[in-house]
Amino acid sequence: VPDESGKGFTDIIYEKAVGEGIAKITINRPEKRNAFRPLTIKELMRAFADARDDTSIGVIIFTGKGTEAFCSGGDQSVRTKSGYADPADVGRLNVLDLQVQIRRLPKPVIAMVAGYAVGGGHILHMVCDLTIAADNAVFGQTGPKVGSFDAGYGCSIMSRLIGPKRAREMWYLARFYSAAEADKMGLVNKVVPGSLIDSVNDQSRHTDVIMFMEKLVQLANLEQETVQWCREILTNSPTAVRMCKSALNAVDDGHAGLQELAGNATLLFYGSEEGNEGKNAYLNKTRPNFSKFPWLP
Ligand code: 2NE
Repeated sequence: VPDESGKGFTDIIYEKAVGEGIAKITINRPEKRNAFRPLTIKELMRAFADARDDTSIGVIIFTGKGTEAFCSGGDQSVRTKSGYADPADVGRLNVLDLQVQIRRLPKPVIAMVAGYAVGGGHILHMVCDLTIAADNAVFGQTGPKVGSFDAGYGCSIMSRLIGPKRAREMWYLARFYSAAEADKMGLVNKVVPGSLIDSVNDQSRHTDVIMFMEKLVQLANLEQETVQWCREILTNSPTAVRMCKSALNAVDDGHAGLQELAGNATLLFYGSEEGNEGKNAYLNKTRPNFSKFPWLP
């Protein structure tokens, strides 16, 4: 169901499956292949923040409206000298903030990709924890063709995912890769069969209406598989999943990754008797008695 906090969004759709533990955030600019402008990113960041804060939510699905694209990156029609700009706004690259937000969000984020995940949209799927793709999905970096690049996560995470040689290929050549190729390269976790790609290629067999219906059914298959993955994750320990996510990031994120992992240690300490001894003594204006706690070997 649409969430109350979704009111006022224009570029995205924000929904929660009440009682399921799943939030779904959809870029809603299909006429632009779900390219993002600064407003899109601001709305995405609000929705991700809400999903993070909502303790009933355990997994977030991130997707694009329709079957043509997950996201085609920055909206080139609003690109300026200083980044991307909404009317009367300064240029910015606020998608970099969204990448960090997804990395630091202590709940799994699943990219559900139908159609193109290219340019900055490809990086968005890479920073997600998992990617589930329809068989019509297409992956690639277009920056070198349109005068752009992402030398941050766009390179470092890709290199870890598919290896330095393949990452160089992807960035230097700016080719597109099919879902099957992406699967082989380790860019995605699962390709959901359902032949979105066949129905697109074999248009002569179908009327427009039948094709439309088929696409809807196939999109439902993709979503069913993604929700199944969410449900499996939701049967597990929230703290264990949180710790694993920050630990997996820490190896790549340097000081920022350590800071996140360390924050989780503080969080666990706050739940301990020892941690509460200090807080309670402070509130009661007494001396804390830490002598009852061992100095562990
Ligand atoms: C995505 C792709 C391959 C789809 O091709 P196709 O043939 O399916 O669709 P078409 O006709 O190209 O696109 C449909 C409409 O969407 C617009 C198009 O201009 C077209 O509009 P109309 O002609 O119908 O009015 N559209 C699609 N993508 C757009 C975009 N990114 N910005 C503005 N309008 C867009 C094909 O459309 C494509 O190659 N798109 C461009 C992909 C791209 O180069 N993205 C930017 C990469 S740079 C980046 O994202 C970035 C970064 O590198 C670093 C920091 C921040 C951002």
